[in-house]
Amino acid sequence: MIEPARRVIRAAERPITFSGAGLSAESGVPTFRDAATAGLWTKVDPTRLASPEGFADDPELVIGWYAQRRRRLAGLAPNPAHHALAARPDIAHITQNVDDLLERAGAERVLHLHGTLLEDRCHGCSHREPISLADPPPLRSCPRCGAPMRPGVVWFGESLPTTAWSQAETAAAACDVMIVIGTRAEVYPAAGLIDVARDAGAAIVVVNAEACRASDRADHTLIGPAGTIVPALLA
Ligand code: BV8
Repeated sequence: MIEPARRVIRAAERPITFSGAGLSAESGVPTFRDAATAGLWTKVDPTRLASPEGFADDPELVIGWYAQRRRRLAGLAPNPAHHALAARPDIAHITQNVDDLLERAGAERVLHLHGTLLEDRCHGCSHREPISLADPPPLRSCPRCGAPMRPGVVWFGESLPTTAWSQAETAAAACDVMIVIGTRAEVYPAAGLIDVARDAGAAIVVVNAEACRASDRADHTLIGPAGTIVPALLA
């Protein structure tokens, strides 16, 4: 199953990747769906916490949830899929993930559509600050305007960062192969990039632990762990 997909990727002139939580799962980062069963967040609904409404309802709970995720991420490491992607400087990596494992593996061209855990931003103005994953900040006010600071991620109902989004759209429309790694492709507008690539004539290669919406639109679907399949695909 892997050989035809490998050939398509080898022949590609403008390959890109589009990834979700499944890329980082083998590093120990729980996916959003696992969150409900991982025991880490069983008492909370991630889609509720990852929203301005959830933050307004209980800012302490939301900041505590992110602090727990940040401290966990501090102790994790890239897996073989991150390293295989980082070893391809010719490939642009569009990701929904908010971790820095691709960068820690050495990847330089990473577009974070949903922001990053590595910084806080003000909920009221444009002020941003890097934070320590190992020692994340508590709920606090913006030093510039006094509004609450919150993680530099995109919450449900919030718009995506304009630069990253426009660069991702351009890359998806120009690519000839899109490798879709570890995403259910249910969160929009990010998941729409698969259709942008497909409509532009690109071949879609899906790597996922289970069949999902992305595989419905794929030319090649490889079911299994990204940490094993991605290095084999790019070898
Ligand atoms: C927007 C950052 C509009 C935060 C995330 C009602 C009101 C408002 C908006 C909406 C609405 N209804 C719908 C919407 C749109 C909404 C949306 O799509 N909702 C979904 C639930 C239907 N989208 C938004 O709100 C977006 N913004 O629309 O703004 C707007 C426009 C103009 C002006 C103002 C507003 C913003 C969405 C971004 C949300 N933020 N993350 C944080 O992390 O805390 S999304 C979050 O969930 C992740 O980032 C990720 O994107 C998503 C989870 O998806 P996946 O990554 O796919 O993860 P999942 O667990 O689902 O799947 C993992 C897959 O990997 C699985 O298939 C699994 O089998 C596989 N896997 C597991 N292990 C492995 C593996 N595969 C391979 N190997 C393994 N080892």
